[in-house]
Amino acid sequence: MPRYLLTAALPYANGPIHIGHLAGCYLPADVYHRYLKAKGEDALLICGTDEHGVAITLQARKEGVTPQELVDRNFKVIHQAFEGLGIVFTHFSRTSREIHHREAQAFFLDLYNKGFLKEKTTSQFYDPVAGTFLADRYLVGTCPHCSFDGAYGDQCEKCGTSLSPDELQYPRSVLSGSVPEKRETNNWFLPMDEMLHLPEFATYTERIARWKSNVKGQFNSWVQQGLQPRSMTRDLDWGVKVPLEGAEGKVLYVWFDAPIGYLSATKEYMDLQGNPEGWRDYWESEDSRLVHFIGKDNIVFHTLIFPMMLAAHGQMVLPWQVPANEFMNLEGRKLSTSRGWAVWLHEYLQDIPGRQDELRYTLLCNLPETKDADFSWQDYQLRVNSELVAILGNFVNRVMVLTHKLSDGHCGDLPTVEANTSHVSLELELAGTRQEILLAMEQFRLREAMAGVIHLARLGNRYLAETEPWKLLKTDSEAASRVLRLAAELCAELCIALEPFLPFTASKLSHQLQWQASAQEREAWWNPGSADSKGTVDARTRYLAQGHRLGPAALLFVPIEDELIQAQIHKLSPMNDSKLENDPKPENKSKPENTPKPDAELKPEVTYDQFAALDLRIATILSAQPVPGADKVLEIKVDLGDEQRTVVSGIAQHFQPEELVGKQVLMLTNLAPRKIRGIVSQGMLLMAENQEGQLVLVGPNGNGILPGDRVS
Ligand code: B3M
Ligand code: ZN
Repeated sequence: MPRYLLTAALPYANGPIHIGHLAGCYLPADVYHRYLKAKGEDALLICGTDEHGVAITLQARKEGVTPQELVDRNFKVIHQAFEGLGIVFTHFSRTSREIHHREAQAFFLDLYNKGFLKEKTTSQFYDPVAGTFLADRYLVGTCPHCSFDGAYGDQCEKCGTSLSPDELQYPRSVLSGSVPEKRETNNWFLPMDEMLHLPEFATYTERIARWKSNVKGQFNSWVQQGLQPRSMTRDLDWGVKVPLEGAEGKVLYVWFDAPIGYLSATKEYMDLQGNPEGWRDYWESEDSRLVHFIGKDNIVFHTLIFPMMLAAHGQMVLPWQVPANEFMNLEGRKLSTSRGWAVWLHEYLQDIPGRQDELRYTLLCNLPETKDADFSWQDYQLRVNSELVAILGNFVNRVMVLTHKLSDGHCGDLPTVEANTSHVSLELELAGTRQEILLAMEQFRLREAMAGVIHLARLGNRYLAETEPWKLLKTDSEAASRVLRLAAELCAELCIALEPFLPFTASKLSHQLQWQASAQEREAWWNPGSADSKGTVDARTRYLAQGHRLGPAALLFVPIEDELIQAQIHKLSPMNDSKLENDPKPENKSKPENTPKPDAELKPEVTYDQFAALDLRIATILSAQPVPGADKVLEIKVDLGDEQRTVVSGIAQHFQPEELVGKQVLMLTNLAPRKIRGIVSQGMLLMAENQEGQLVLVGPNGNGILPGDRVS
């Protein structure tokens, strides 16, 4: 019998979880894990926070806290939010724990001793102002693939391409904004080009043929591009120390240590279980199936780099499946945490308490399994009201209420085969739908499986509409009782089918029915092998005992009101709020493309003298940094040729500070100085606003124009 080792990407502890993370991997991982458990499989779901890397140190710097303070806080927020949504891990750990440092170092040493990590001196970008090497996200520049000016030294977040620092055009330091120089340093490289030919790895690559096309595609394109040795260490002080002499001041590359987190968390869990060798059953046994749930930006690390590390280590299983998802957009736009364009899980749980399954359902219906998908609040409302309330909730409620009316909640006899044809066709259709659900689950098509479960309830409604038990109540109570008994059996079946997807609803339903599925009943339902034997009326409809009494009826779902949706839409970042924080909130932004621009009308005319009184010049942005405690403004230093000035600008939600550095921009220099957030702002940067309400810099950027040049 196979054993499953499921992992969900370790979320960076640099901020809370949003719906993009959930749809990308956490919800699918939880659903799949619950499904395997229901099937009676041996399965672990391992996760934890990723607490190293520049993503952490940069955020800590931005918030003015230590990296440790940052990760301590976010570990709690993330862990609690997952629990709040019913995302249950077998074990949830952290990469800052001692066991992880020990394991990651041992893994590194093992590869080093086997000759897989080669020391090389290379010249790396160095910030002479900050006095430090610029690893990964400390370096920004223009992406050579999509021209996005804000790509990091290791990855462009716009197009998802993984980069090396030398590929970046116009590199600059995030720390000081300065143009970096090159300095020599030693690092340890994984010879990915050679490792491709390791025998273990070659067998593994054959598996990829049956993986999802997005995953296969990325894997193949990497291999075809030709692999290069990749540095597995960094000149940084936050992280797992490189366990070698002469490596002081160096740590493991975060993408080397983080996936080892799956292993160290498994070991930690087994230690806690009092079974310290138990991890071997999942990591070293041939029967083990390692499944990585991830988002598309993590594909290369989970299909190439980590498997190579595992192959080099030896005796370790390599991924059996990597069902990576694409991205989830929000209201038609890409999620952007820096611009506040996100729905945060912990806020959702607070704002809309008791509605966990409503969010799980909407996300599951829209999972970006094959292409990017969209979450919108209107869709959420529609799905809750017209599917959860009108189909699922309504079916269950009718069965409950009618059974109470007929027999004070007592279940009657099952219909016999001859009783009528409706129930026979219901049985057949239920069995067919169940088969579709099982097949979809096996193939990681969770979205389809979710739809299948709702279809079960839809079939139930159709059965009630055909048999009309509310009429039979008055004319033929025996017949009514048989219909309702069969419908109650379907409610019990729904309990089983819903559990992996909507566990809160399944448990509410179970409570209403005053019935709980046994492990055997669940296993029988979820096992494809047993499907045929359960396809007949007698074998299927046996969940509730004769005369079983249902509990009191209660609504499973209540409709979502417009006000709630409006409030959530309103809460999304004020994209138009380009000025300062006391500006009014923007209007409903649910359909940005249809919203007329607020200031389409021209302003009243001015005289030439009024215009001439404005001193407009080109300024070059020297540095930009967040202002502590104010999430909308940036403190920006500009060069005006003869002088440098400070401007406080309400554009923090439109630009990353680092993407501004070096840019030329139009500036009104003779605006009366004004104190904003305790800083004197000496002028105003002028920008254009596009159709989406985003600000765009207006400046010559070259063309022989120098800082201080006049615009008239
Ligand atoms: N923390 C990246 C991310 O959150 C990274 C995943 C690690 S999985 C080993 O996208
Ligand atoms: Zn790019």
